[in-house]
Amino acid sequence: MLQKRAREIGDIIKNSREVHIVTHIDADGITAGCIAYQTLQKLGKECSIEFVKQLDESVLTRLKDENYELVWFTDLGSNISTGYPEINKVITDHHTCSIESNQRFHLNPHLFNLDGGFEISGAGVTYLVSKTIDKKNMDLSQLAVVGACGDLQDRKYNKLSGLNRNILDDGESVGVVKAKIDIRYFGRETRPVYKLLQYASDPVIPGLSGRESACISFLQEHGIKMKDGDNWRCWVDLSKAERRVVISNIARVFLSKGFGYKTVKRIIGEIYLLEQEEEGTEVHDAKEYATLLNSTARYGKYEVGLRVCMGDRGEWFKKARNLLSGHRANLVEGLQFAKEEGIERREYLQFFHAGSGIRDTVVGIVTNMLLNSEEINGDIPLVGFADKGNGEVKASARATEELVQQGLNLSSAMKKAASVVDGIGGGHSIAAGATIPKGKEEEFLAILEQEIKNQLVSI
Ligand SMILES: [Mn+2]
Repeated sequence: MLQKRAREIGDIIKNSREVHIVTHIDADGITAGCIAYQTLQKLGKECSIEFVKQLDESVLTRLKDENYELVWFTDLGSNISTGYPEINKVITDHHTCSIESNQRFHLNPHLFNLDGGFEISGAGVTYLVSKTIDKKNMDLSQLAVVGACGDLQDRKYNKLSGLNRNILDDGESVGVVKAKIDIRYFGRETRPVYKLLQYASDPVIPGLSGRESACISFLQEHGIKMKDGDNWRCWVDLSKAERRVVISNIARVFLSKGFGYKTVKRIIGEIYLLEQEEEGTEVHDAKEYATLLNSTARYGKYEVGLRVCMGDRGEWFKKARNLLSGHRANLVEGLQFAKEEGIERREYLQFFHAGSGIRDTVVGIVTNMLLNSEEINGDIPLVGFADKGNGEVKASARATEELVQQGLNLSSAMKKAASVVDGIGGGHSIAAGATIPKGKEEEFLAILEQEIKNQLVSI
């Protein structure tokens, strides 16, 4: 069924002469847009691409006026599938949508009883269409793997699952991706080992995460050399035996603090290597690649991320790396800022308001980092607010897997609360966002809290 829809959409695309791509500004959006772009280029179509934060009235009105022969929405668009008949469109998206939005030009896993939260990403559904157009596009599966990792789709089972698995198989069969079991913490290839521990956030290591000196003494205590000559050793520089020592001792830390087997299991999982990339660079590991992309588009440098996805490893890649180091500094600052502002705890949610202290494009990441940090209890969802600067406020909500298993659905709760205050919202069960008018935060929080309470108590 889903395959048939992918083919139908492929046919619409093949029958068009000129296609304009509209995609989302995150790693999944960039990879999705790039898969669409490369597919069209290979077909010899006239094509253009743009990146948007969300599909609001102004974007849609402009698209209507620009009168494209066909607009291909990737990693967004599901919420307009039944509207805007003036825009001739195809949509490959994975954000939650209702069965009423089922249209012949609309591909979304939720229409086929699959969960777009972890079974396939925006880049993944776009890839499925690309593959029906030409089997040679199977090399683009590597970008779909990066997109899925960017949307944290490997989190639920510590590896990619669902349709993502088939996409991974495609990548392995043409030799562009390889799955490996290793430590799941970020920065295996590009961060000194003590930094990898210091920034470990999923799960947070009690007594080590966030504490540089503790991480250094932990490694020294277990006989791990941190430097090789003048160079810091990264995780991939460690021998098998050294890795085993570190992992088993991290596990010991968790167990000694009363954490169970389930938490310990999260340390290890599948990681995805892009076989054609150089080891030790940000584009060799899918998770690091996704972070690199996130740090380009979030600062408005869409072209940089796109060029890197298109294969540039020269000037554009260098620009992307510079943006990444700026992004890291911003996150550290943002995290500090949010902590100083203080988190207000209510019965069913907790929140902070950063005002203009944190960019609206990174407040979601900061919220997620904060929820996973030692300072706060993740037993209820966390909402972060940041001003967008045009009389609007961005709200980002994050929760834990445990809460989702108890029935929490942030996507529907945020959607409902936003709509009551004339805003828009949606996303995934575990992570959702909304844009609301400034000044409506109190009202929004009250409705959101009620929604969350209903979800968690009703079962
Ligand atoms: Mn996505």
